[in-house]
Amino acid sequence: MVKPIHVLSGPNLNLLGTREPEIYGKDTLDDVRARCEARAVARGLSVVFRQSNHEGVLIDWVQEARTEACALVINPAGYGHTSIALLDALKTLNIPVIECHLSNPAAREDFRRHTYVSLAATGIVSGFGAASYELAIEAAAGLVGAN
Ligand code: CA2
Repeated sequence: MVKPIHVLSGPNLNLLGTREPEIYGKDTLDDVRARCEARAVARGLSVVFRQSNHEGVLIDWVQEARTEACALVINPAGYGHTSIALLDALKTLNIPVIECHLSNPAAREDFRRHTYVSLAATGIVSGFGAASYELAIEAAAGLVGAN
């Protein structure tokens, strides 16, 4: 039995769909979850989909992924730009790590151009709205050799 892909979303993404649709799209996080689940099932995989506003909780979930996941998709949101602790946790993983962003941070304010998470990422998908998550699932499925 293949382990699930763990999909983590960081702070404020629980409010997705309620503001700035021109940047982040109209989908809610529940819509994103449904799209990820459908993509994973189509590749014979499953997802564990979680969101937290708390850095330590995200770090606990990254650590859990060390033994419980076949790959990790993470939209670290604002913590990507600030959290060395999250980077340190990600660096302990021996599975593919796909960094995912709804927007394209490189095309926005200067402070979004750098993410610590990128230093531990196998690859990055950004700028495609909710589809970024789906593309990240596809990338993870390819990396773990799913059908
Ligand atoms: O584009 C992304 O996915 C980001 O990770 C979103 C973060 C931002 O700090 C990153 O630079 C890029 C912000 C998440 C804000 O969450 C939202 C809350 C309500 C409506 C839309 C987004």
